[in-house]
Amino acid sequence: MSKVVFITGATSGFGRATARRFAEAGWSLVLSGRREERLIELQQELSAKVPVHIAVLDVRDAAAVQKMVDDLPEGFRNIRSLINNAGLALAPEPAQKVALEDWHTMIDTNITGLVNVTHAVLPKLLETGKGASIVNIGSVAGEWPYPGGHVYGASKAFVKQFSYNLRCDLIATGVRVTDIAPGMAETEFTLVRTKGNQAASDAMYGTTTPLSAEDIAEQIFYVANLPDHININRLEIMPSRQAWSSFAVDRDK
Ligand code: NDP
Ligand code: 8X3
Repeated sequence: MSKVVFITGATSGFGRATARRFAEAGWSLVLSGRREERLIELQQELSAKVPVHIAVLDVRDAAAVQKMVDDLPEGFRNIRSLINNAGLALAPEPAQKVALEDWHTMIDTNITGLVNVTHAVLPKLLETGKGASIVNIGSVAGEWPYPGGHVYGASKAFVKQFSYNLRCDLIATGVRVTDIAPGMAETEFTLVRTKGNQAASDAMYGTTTPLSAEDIAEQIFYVANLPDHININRLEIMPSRQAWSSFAVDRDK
């Protein structure tokens, strides 16, 4: 029986590239996201290679998440890897200019959504036991502060600490947990963050060499396919052309 990977946010960016990477290796795919037409396209693309189950899912809806997991068809229930990838940043402006709704959306998606999916899928991973894995997509923003990071960075700090704490509880179960923390990667991320500003997205990536979705998919695949006795706790990845900067100092004008 082929291994099953469950990917959230498979309609774009890292999630879609990860679906393709696992399909190449013969894994069965459970793909979810809110945009049904994209899920159908991906299913059409990949189902010639491997079994693909798609489900329209908003990770913020705990009941819908549980129902989707309960309703998984035969052949997709023995989940070996959960890739908690669905997430977003909103409002690159300073905290004092951001609508409360945007903060709530990030918390509801990046924290509550990730917790909803983990709670629903965990029993299946425990049944798989040895070799199972949870790969949570955090961010460099969860470790390093920057202007405009406010709730986004804080939500990814949650992802890191939740991943570490899960490790503590799951130590004897065979289920491994990793926080993958990418830096700048060209996906629809900036388009979403700027609410559809294509010029801002092009400016963000066009004059440097960002990571690609495929770069991160390769790391996700690597982590989930290590020998059973190895757990990478956290993997932080930046493009070579990205690094930290100096402290900000407010000076007299
Ligand atoms: P994309 O915007 O390209 O993809 C985000 C994915 O998340 C989409 O498939 C989207 O699907 C899904 N998603 C968003 N909200 C929800 C929701 N409520 N329910 C279900 N799915 C949802 O961005 P990336 O691929 O870059 O982002 C993937 C992850 O990587 C995110 O967690 C992001 O924070 C993180 N990340 C991104 C970095 C980057 O520079 N690109 C760097 C570090 C981390 P749909 O809209 O169809 O629901
Ligand atoms: C996204 C990476 O550098 O925009 O998580 O915060 S960054």
